[in-house]
Amino acid sequence: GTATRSIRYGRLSSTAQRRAPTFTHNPLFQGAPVDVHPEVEDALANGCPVVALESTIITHGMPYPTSLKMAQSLEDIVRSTGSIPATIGLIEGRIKIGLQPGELERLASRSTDPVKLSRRDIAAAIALRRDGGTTCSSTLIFAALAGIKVFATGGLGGVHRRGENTMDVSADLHELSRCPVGLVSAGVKSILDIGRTLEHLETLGVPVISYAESNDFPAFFTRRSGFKSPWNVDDPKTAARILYTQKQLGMLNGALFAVPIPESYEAIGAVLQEAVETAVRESEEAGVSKLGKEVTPWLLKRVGELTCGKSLESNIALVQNTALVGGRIAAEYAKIAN
Ligand code: PSU
Ligand code: MN
Repeated sequence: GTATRSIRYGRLSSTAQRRAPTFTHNPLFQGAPVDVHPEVEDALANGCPVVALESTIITHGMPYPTSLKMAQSLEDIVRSTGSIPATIGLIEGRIKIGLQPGELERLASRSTDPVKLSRRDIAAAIALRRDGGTTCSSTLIFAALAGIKVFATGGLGGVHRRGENTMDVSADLHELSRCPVGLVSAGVKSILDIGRTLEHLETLGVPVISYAESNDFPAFFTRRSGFKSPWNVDDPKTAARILYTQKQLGMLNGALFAVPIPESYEAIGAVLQEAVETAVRESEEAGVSKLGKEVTPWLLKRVGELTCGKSLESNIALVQNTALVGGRIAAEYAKIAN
């Protein structure tokens, strides 16, 4: 069915009763403006693997309708691993943990002018009944709330170039330090200061793990940034064991799994990298660094224009790859945890 299950206490299935209550059945959150998709709710109640997906990449990260097709493909890829996708977003002031197809289309088309939602924006956007795309930061919050352990996306935010002066540091980093979720991304884009981003994650106590044979930290469009991760694993079971160990120890922070873009996109990566440098230079000349939350969307759009859409193809390939890895890690986690 497509209707979202009503949230009511006291309707627990026998399986759900044996486990800790899911978000939907937790009396602490009765009446909260959150709707869990029935399929996601069933999966969570039964300990089946779920992968969270963000929606700012849909509303602000890619042009429509490519954004919609990309979002649908991620859900299909997650399903192919035996995990259930939960694309998270805000519709008319209600957090959706798992968007219905029509809601996905509505956000992607931007017909309702969806806002970009970081932690600071959540309550205001809900009170004003807005639509919104969730960044890594707010997706982490809602994934953690719902009990989802794995979240797949393309690029995590980070410390911007000259961040030591502008203090433009994405809220994504701090959120990873307080949401017990494994975030699977292709590293951070080189629009950012990758070295300082890794330093900041270290300070916050967030483990960074390259999901590869080496501990090279990937730079989104390219497989190597020149920086190293402290750890690397190359199988989903070990990755899942890291997350489970943190849970056993009651650690409330998340972890960053950095998956390099597939080899076949490595050659074009060097070309895209030049466009990134051009876009960053232009943004400095145009004073874009004063635009707050618009900085990242501006740079993403500009790189797309400068590369005649080539950056988009690579972006889709790398996020599809993280969805695949995320699905596999979630599946292994479910086996360990049950
Ligand atoms: N990087 C990308 N694509 C994106 C984003 C980052 O390559 O779509 C989005 C993600 O949702 C990320 C957010 O969480 O931008 C970070 O924005 P900011 O830098 O304003 O914190
Ligand atoms: Mn910022």
